[in-house]
Amino acid sequence: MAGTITFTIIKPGAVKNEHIGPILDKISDAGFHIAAMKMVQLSRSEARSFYCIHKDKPFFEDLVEFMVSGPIVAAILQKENAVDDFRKLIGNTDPTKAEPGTIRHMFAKSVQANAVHGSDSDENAQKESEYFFAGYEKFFEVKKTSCSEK
Ligand code: RTP
Ligand code: MG
Repeated sequence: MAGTITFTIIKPGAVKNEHIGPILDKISDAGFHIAAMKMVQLSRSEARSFYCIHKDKPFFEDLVEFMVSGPIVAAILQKENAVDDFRKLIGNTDPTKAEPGTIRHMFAKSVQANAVHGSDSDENAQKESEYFFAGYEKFFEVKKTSCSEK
């Protein structure tokens, strides 16, 4: 496989506000290959388990309600250094602190409705990707070798 992977979600607010296209443009322009993608509606139990690490935080219940408030777009993105480069592309969790040009600076409405999720480690990128996508739904770019077909 060429490069590494990260996992992203375009969150309900950004989907509702018709930001899917502009966000995917930013992702493509930054050199990520979209290896898998689908639009789905999370159940409460799926949203709770996805953000389980935050289960004791005061914002957890509000976050779950937000994540089930409409459809999301889930995707696996492939690139060298995918996890770190994607975190740079999306910017700070709080859009008021995100650099101009980052996805959250451009499309987030608040800390909670912050447009996109990005995996925080290679291990979580793998886990999150496997949770959302079966093998037949993934289309990784494969590194070319001198023996590859033209
Ligand atoms: P994500 O997991 O969605 O990529 O976001 P992140 O790493 O930048 O931030 P994280 O600390 O993992 O928080 C997960 C999501 O919880 C919501 N949040 N709300 N109200 C609050 O103070 C607060 N803090 C975090 C955000 O939607 C954040 O993306
Ligand atoms: Mg996080």
